[in-house]
Amino acid sequence: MTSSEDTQFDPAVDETTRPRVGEYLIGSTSGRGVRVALVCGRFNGAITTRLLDGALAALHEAGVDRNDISVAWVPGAFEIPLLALAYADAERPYDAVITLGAVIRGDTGHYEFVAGECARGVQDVQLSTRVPVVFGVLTTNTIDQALERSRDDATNKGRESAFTALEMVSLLRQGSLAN
Ligand code: INI
Repeated sequence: MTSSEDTQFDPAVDETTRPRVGEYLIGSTSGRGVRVALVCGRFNGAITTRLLDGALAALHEAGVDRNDISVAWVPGAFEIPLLALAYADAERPYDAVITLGAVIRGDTGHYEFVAGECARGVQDVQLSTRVPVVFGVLTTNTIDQALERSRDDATNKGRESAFTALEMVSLLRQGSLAN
């Protein structure tokens, strides 16, 4: 989810801050040469397919080569972290992993467990591997909210997740962070 209009980042901050520090890093969303894996939950698959479509469109727009994209479906959000780890610590690790799921409270007695463990697992994977793992998992109260966040427009959560992944890859390749 992006910031609301009231709280969003003002790009003018870049120019006022850069002269005041020794290093100032800004991530780009260029996808050339970036390898990306997507892990998608099949549970609520009509929603996650919309997220996947949004993510793939954004990756293609950003210049990611289709041969540099791998997609895997898992049964549900609870299984997402394990596949994310498999991609992130593979012999030839992906540069970023995008996780896509839909956990809808109305349908789910164990919503807190599924959503919470998925989020915790995703964060664990990125912190333990240093590979960006983006949380593109919708956690909503209703199906309508999930449909709203997977619309075919700029607010599609899969699309936002794709650009977040590319920005994080770019940051980690810059300046004092590059290895
Ligand atoms: N998985 C989801 O991705 N979304 C849900 O809303 C959901 N509900 O409602 O339970 C869900 N459950 C399945 C879960 O992710 C696992 O696949 C299952 O528990 C087996 O480990």
